[in-house]
Amino acid sequence: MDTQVNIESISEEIVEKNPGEPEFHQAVREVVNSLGPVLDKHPEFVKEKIIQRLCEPDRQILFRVPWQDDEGEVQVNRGFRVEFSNALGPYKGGLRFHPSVYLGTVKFLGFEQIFKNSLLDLGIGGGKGGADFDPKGKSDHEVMRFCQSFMTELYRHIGENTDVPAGDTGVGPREIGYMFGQYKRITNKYETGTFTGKEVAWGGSPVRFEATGYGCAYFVQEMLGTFDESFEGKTCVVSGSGNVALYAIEKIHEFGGKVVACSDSGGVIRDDNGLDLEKIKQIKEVERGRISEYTDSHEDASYEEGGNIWEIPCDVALPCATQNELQESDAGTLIENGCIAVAEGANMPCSPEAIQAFLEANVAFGPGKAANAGGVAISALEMQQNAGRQSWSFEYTDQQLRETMQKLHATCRDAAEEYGVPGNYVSGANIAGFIKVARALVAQGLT
Ligand code: NDP
Ligand code: 2IT
Repeated sequence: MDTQVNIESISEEIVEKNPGEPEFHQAVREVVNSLGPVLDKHPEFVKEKIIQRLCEPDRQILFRVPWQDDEGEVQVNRGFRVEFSNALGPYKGGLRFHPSVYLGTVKFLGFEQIFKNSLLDLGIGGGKGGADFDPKGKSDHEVMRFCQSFMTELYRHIGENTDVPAGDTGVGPREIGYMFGQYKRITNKYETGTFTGKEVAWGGSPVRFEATGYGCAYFVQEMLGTFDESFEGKTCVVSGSGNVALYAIEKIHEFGGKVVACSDSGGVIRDDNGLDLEKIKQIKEVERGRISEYTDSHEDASYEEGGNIWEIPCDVALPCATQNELQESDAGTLIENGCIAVAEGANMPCSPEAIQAFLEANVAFGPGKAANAGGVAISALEMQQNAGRQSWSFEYTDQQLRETMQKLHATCRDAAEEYGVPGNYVSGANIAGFIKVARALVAQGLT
């Protein structure tokens, strides 16, 4: 069989079957394009149509979310939960609240999540959800009413052994709290294991809040270590200024690196003295403000509205905001400026052409499936703690995270080597993630 032709026709079939969902097509192509050597070795995966089966979610749930704003006006949003695969455990993945969310967003995220979760070896399947709701500028009460309405439908589809949501863009501990409260009220069950990303005081895990950003820094530290480098003394830029970005910055500073720029959807701040993270946390986490306010208290820093963060020279770049935020031309600029490592804190922030450019230039490149897996890893450990009614210490949990990211790095590196693409973490992550799910699907019969 000609694997190349076969892979191309599988991708085309999936694109045709899912019109108008370019992000989903992109995510599928990235995985499928890595799988040639796997299909050559495992003809049973071709026979059992594992790729085609994995590209068709187990189920897709779409629902109306009506709620009332503070003026008493009725608002209607659309809610989503795509339960992709439970071959390795209950569906697991975050919820995204952002006005741009549509089915294609949730499907690309859910598809990625299958392989990310598989790589972790922690017994979790893949799913994702969200809504086209914009939490920006809404009062706490508006967010609460939205979350309650959202959960009034979603509660029937989730559960600690069925489907376990968590946060993502626009969903943090505040939203998880409101959703958990409504779930508890409707089901009359204090079932903490149904959600992760809860506050530590009522069933959350220490380090979950920091985990994605810390984990990404741990992953990069491992990649740098393969060529005797580290964050020490490195200049870094981190896009975004949300949950992932802020804790990536925190860990990079702890490792002796200097982050000189971050951003939000409005623009970029640059502070060559190194960003004052406490100030940024105050603006973003406490006041829910805009990054532009940073220059009010930091006169040496600059703010560029609509600026391009990738034009700022750096050794390490971490895209931690959103999908397709780093294009081929940006990759070219980073390479020209001498960047040695890039890792995806966000999901699919680099375009396929940008990734190709990094790989060709021998820039160490950590794909999101591996580099941002720290968040869901600690989610799985939160589920473990909930199941055992345990509550671990911050230090112990952080150590688990660090070891998990080291192991994940080794898994991707080893798979890349075994399948003839040494140093290519993209292929390594896709191959290692895919093989485990594929084996489970074969073993569990045609479902
Ligand atoms: P947050 O909502 O906390 O922050 C998102 C940040 O990205 C904000 O600074 C936001 O700016 C910026 N941003 C969002 N959309 C855009 C856009 N279209 N253009 C420019 N900037 C944008 O989200 P998270 O930090 O949790 O998530 C960021 C990324 O990391 C996402 O891709 C998410 O899927 C991924 N991720 C998150 C995990 C988690 O545990 N939270 C785990 C793994 C991956 P603004 O405020 O202006 O909108
Ligand atoms: O993209 C992701 O991995 C997340 N948003 C975290 C999912 C989770 O279940 O913790």
